[in-house]
Amino acid sequence: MKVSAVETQPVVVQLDQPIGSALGQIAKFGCILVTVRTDGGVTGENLIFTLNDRRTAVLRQMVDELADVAVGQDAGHVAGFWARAWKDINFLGHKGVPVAGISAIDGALWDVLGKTAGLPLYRVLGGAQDRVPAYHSGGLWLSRSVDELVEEAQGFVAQGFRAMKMRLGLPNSADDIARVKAVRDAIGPDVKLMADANQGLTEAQAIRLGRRLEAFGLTWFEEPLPAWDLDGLARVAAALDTPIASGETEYTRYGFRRMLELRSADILMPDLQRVGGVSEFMRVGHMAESHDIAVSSHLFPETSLQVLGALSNATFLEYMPWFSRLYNEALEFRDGAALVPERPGWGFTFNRDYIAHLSR
Ligand code: SMN
Ligand code: MG
Repeated sequence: MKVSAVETQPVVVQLDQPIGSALGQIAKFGCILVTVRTDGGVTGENLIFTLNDRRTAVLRQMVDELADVAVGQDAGHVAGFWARAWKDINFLGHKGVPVAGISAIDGALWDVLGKTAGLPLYRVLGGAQDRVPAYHSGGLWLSRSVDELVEEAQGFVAQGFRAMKMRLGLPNSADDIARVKAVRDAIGPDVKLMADANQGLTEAQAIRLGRRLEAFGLTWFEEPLPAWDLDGLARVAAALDTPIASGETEYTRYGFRRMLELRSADILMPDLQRVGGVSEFMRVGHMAESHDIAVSSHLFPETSLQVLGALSNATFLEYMPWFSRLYNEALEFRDGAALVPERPGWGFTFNRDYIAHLSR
């Protein structure tokens, strides 16, 4: 079965209410929906996006420009596609938009493979577990007041979540600490709490803040430093008892290999769009396993779930509801864990009727 076409469709997904993080305000997303068609009639789908619909056209163009690496080739040779595309992007660079382009097509090819086999991807990829602990990441933003944080955190517990992530990065670290304390007091000691600084701190600030947060039993302290400072991150990780999670802004096996060599983080959290798709997420996952390091996922819960289901060193799935309405199927949770669908491929298909009503 050969790839016959790679199609892209831009859509804008609006948030009901803008959210604040150390990355800035987020009001909407510019998504590129990718469809890989084959001469056997099986299609694969995938999604990549930009924050605030900025430079979305560049992302789309990248996928369109990589189509010729896939079209006419065996749809089941995903590793072959990846290797050819890697060579092809050499001149543009092995990070950023070119890698997002590879990720987009790679994921759609894996979806084709799963649907062709009649198996969910986690089984095609080897199968480790059919449920993955999930944490709610769709709240506890910097833009919320302390009262709103408490209400939101209690709401997540009431919905059945056993873990959640809040954001750090206010100008005064005493405010960050007070907010962590308020959330911890609201959810009690048994619900897991993560905190994400979104690269907003210096090494000294991260160590100082991290020490003051040790008392709150965080499951992890995420991205304290700018993504490029892997040496500094290793020093932060060594200085703190709280595990450091990082990697959402890292690219490919080469970036993660460096993180593992340096012991930059205790938990790696590849992002399907930046890491290089399913193929590269699996390589990073196995590489992490060989260092006894756990992997989590970043955004894309519907698709990341199948990958985490295939890795025995998978820890938490990040549940972010942003794109859930784009799919026909809904994520299912039981006892705080996301259930890996047994439907073929991703097990999630685009809701074309809903998508037709979104702006572009
Ligand atoms: C995050 C990523 C992208 C946009 C907003 C927030 C955050 C996360 O780093 O880990 O969810
Ligand atoms: Mg993060």
